[in-house]
Amino acid sequence: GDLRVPHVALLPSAGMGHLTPFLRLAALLASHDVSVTFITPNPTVSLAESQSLSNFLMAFPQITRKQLHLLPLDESCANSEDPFYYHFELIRRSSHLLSPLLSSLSPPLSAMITDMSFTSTVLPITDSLGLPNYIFFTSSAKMLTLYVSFHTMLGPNHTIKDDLQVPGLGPIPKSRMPPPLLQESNNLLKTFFIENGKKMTESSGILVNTYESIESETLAALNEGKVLRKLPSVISIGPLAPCFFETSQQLQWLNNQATGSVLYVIFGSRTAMSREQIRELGDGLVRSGCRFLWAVKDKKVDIEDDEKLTEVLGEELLERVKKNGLAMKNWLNQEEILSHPAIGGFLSHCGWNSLSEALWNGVRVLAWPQHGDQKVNADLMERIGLGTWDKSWGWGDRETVVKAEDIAQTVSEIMGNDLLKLQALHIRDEARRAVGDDGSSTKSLAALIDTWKK
Ligand code: BUP
Repeated sequence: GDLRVPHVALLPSAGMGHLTPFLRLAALLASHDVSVTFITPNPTVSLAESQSLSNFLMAFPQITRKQLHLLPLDESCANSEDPFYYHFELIRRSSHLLSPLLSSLSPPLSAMITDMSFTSTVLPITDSLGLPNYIFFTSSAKMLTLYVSFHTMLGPNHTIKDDLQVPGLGPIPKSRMPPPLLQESNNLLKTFFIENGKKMTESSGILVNTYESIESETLAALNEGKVLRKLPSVISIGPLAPCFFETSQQLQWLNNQATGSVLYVIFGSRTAMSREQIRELGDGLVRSGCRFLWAVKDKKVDIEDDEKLTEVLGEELLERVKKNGLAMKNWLNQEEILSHPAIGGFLSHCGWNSLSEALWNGVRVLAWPQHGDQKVNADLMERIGLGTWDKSWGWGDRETVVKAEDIAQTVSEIMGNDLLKLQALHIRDEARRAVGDDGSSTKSLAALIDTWKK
């Protein structure tokens, strides 16, 4: 008989790290003739999100946008924590508006795909509408093992005593877990982990932006019930290919650099280092003798990041920086930069999207995790042979300052490591195979879409 065109609604969470993979997934589904409704919580936290969204929607007119208007901010619970986590909470509190929105869509939905941070909020809603609900986990499968296990590891006073051990997999030591999870008191991140982690078992499936050849053991452990006995299938659909929809900003400086000579330095969209660490890093980059392109970030949220480079770096350092590299404060399309032939290395916080863009482009990584899932990701990155991680650098938080000499030495080592360069290219080929014709991720996604057609 006639197969119907599936109609799927996507609900991303706050921050570029969540929005970007959702946009890529939306584009991918659209290319498989799935009709897509993209629900956008409004307002967004950052300017980057709202700009990225509007560029995307212009480039993909076939994708329908529905706005979820967030309830006004309640001053009494104004946040002292991360503004992005707080926004998760805001979206959660506005979620009762979802039910009428979803049921008004035409044609009726075949399925919904929700960001992991809304698992516990959205599942009851989609359940009451009789709608299959898939959770999109926007980090690594390794991190997923912690996400679904965390609530089972809690001891008295909600503390964690042990490392996470899964038979057949390397442990996740406590020291690599997101620091707020180890606090005795509850905080937004910890509450999200517990509540959403518990509910993951009730979803129709879990999509992960990863692929077989880098996380086969972890994916097998998840799907064989070794992590948690009752888990729906975990479906690897990555690495999600970047979709260019932004007007490209050609950097003349980069075009003038020798092939593979430039280290790209950037720590994600929501990490601000201390002023002292920023200057130490700048000094280290200059002393390494390598060329570098450095995105300097002084505040967590881009709208507040208005201090001039001269003030952040100081005039003297800025002059030295200009001789060897390019420092800037504006938002550039990271994926586009990583694909530039002049880029030969990436000093990264190891946000999962950054890593997936690095392996997609075959760029060596020097890890410097800053918070959240980044140590777990950095470990995985090092194991697959994409780069190196100096664990003594810690979390890049405000307590320890990594000195310029250390940075200079480590940077020049990685830029001179030809073995890593070759390995990175091999990883790139495998990554592209996974999503090519007959690739493991392509097949999994096609099978999933087929179930929506019935
Ligand atoms: Br900053 C920056 N340009 O200047 P991650 C980021 N990005 O294109 P995060 C730019 O934002 P979470 C810039 O390519 C990536 O797709 C980048 O995501 C893009 O880290 C995304 O790497 C950033 O996952 O989010 O922002 O720390 O904590 O959720 O992982």
